[in-house]
Amino acid sequence: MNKEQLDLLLRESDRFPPPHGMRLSYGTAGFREDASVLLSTMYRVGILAALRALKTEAVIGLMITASHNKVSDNGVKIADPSGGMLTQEWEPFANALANAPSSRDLVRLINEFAEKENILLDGSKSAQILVARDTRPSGEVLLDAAKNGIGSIIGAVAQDMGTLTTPQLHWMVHVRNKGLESSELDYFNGLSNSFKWLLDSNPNNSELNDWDNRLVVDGANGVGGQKLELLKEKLNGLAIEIRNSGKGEGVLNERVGADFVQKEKTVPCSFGSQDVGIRCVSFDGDADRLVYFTVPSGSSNKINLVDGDKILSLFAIFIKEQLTILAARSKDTKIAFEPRLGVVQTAYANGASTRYLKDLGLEVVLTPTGVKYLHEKAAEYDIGIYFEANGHGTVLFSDYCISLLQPVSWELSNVFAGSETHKAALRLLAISKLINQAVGDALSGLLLVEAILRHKNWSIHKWSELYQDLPSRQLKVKVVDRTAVETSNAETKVVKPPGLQEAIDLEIAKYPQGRCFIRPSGTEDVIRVYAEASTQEAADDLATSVAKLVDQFLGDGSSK
Ligand code: G16
Repeated sequence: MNKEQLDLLLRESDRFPPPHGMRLSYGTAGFREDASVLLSTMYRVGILAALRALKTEAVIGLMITASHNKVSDNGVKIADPSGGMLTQEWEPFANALANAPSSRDLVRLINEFAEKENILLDGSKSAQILVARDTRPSGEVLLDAAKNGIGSIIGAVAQDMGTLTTPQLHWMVHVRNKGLESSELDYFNGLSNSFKWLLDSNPNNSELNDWDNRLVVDGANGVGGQKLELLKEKLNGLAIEIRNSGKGEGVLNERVGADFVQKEKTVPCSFGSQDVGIRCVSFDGDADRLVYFTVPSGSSNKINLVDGDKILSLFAIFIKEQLTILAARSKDTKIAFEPRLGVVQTAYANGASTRYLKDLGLEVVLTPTGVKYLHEKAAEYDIGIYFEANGHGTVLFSDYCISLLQPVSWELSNVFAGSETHKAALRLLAISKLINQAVGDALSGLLLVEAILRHKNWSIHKWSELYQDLPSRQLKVKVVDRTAVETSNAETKVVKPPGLQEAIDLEIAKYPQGRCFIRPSGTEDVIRVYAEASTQEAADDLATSVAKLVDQFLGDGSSK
């Protein structure tokens, strides 16, 4: 590191002292804490992003969001050159940077790491970082701190993309590094054109005049509703009404949004009896998740949830159907088109969904919670579909698969243009353009669900009845130190503290079809408990008794 760089870092980092007595960790999806303690973290993650851009010689993203967390929290995550999450190899360095006690320690760490990674800190190279934030009030000042961090590395430049959904920023990084157009307008045009293409490739289109195109969307009082307002102008074939759009009085994620709807299975604010029978959708605070639901008739405030597992199942059925059409024809063509299709879930996936997917003949694998794990696994397939039950997921297509789907491949193999085979290839190609290839995206996920339901002429009720969810319950337990819990086997077994898994097993054995696991949250200071059983009462009891066990082993006595 040259003297100019050293002086700049020391001078700037003195302005952002770290909070006392806190240990920050790059968790499931970046750093997340109460916004009031995050200035120094933002500054240091700005430095991290600049180093990553210098190392990879590519555009990097920095997103300020705490996604589904309460409005007083905020957070930051990095998008790697592919548009996916920061490589896990850099997470220990991210943790060390965030926790360096003084400016001198910080500069020493940067110097050592730069030397180890062969990153030249002499201003001879330039680096570009796209930065954006969600609509949290704390976002503006935190973004300034992050820009300061980027500006503390000579040659690094921040490009402020303004207020975006998290998936929009990831998408922009992804396409920018492919040398393609990456403005917000390009994003909206890409979504609306491929949606139209998919609808037009529906052989039954003309018979669907009665199809119910009404849709009511809960924007979680966040950025997703605002962006959908813009996208909506470009869409034909859907009558979208947006509530909790962030323009009114409502508070971000407070009794609204995908996390609330999925965990509480309760009607979000501003929804109610007027919505009985209509397809409803909830986004989370930064629009990287979506879940569907319906409001049943009657006076209860409960909903019928159509969660990430059912979205995954719908996508899997449709994609498998297209592949079956292609496989039937590929025998007579020069192309052996047999892409490997895989499905990735976590332990939170309802047991009934996993059974259903396996019965369809699909290969299903489990990973730990967090899209960074699911995405990596799904990328091993030619077509990899991944979803968390909470509504976070997407469909990945390998470059090989996309090259086979290009019209030129079909023309070369004598497939008749306009035939069902040809259309099946075009449908898959349209899906690969519609669905975000960088990360789970509520806007593109919504359009793909809508296009498939319309193709199949299915109501949300028909979709919901694909299989019957096993009753489940999720609880969280406040503990003194969540890192005291360690798990293995995709978070299905506790390995630390000793004796806890055995005690959980004894509880599970009391309930028919009982399944239960615990894991430390990566976004809040709690241990999460998930339980499933043959009745709701049994699932509730199992979750409650395991929460008590967690409390006994390591709690502070306040489970919720
Ligand atoms: C983030 C990750 C998700 C993950 C969730 C779990 O969600 O992106 O993949 O499912 O955290 O949170 P926890 O570890 O607290 O259970 P988001 O939508 O907040 O970014």
